[in-house]
Amino acid sequence: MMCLCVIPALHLTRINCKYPKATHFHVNAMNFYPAIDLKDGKAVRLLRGDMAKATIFSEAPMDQATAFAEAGCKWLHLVDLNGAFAGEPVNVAPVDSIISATNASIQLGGGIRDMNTIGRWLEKGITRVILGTAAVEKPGFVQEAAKTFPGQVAVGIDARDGDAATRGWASSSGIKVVDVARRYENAGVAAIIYTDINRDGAMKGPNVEATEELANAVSIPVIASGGVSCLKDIQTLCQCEAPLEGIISGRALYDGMFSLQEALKTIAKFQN
Ligand code: AMZ
Repeated sequence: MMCLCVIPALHLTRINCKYPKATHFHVNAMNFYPAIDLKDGKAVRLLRGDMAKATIFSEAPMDQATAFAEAGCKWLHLVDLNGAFAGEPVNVAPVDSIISATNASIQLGGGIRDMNTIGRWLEKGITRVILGTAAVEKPGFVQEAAKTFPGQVAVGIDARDGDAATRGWASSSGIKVVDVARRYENAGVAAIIYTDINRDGAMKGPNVEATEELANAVSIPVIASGGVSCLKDIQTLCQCEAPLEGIISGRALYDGMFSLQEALKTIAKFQN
């Protein structure tokens, strides 16, 4: 089917689109989110979410955050991994120190499951909270949270074989990613962060097709996460037929596959 498709600003042409909902021109304003995942107070990267397969990249996450901010990123993506398993915040001190050390906007997920916890993080200076498990298990609460804190609640959908995973990715909900996402259409959530678990930390490229499918199924901005391993992957996501809001990258940055400046420059080529 031929449609006016979502395309990067530098490529305003009609192209074939397999997703009929993408019927508007989209001027890409894409953000880049360097990831800092916190385990036992340290910055780590996991392989496919497995806590037993953690590589420690920094004993001082605050220094890592400062380095990213100094390199020019506007956003940081933080995950309290212990919190995601525990169902409540665990790495509070390192997050607090990152908040006070940097002016970058911060999105934070992991163990945020009630309104008080959301309120506390936002009061401390977190820009946007990410609700993953709650988005699957407590949709009413997430909708209420998005209303209470407009623009400050993101939904994290972590997909394993097309289904949303929860509780540190240890459980599978059996609910399709798109079905979780559609619950939040018009709920006022700031973004959906889509992570493909099988790609996460694997350095084999993102799941572009699934990301596009999701971004075309809902009008909520989608942030792509999991598997970004080189600048070409960033370029591919910038050029994808979907209104992506951002890209999260962790291991590739830590492994030196590209620098943060190179990532930002690559994205900038596709902006107005
Ligand atoms: O790597 C993992 N095992 C993992 C991870 N990165 N488990 C959860 N998370 C992240 C999600 C989301 O950002 O990608 O934690 C957040 C969701 O936490 P919760 O507690 O709301 O499900």
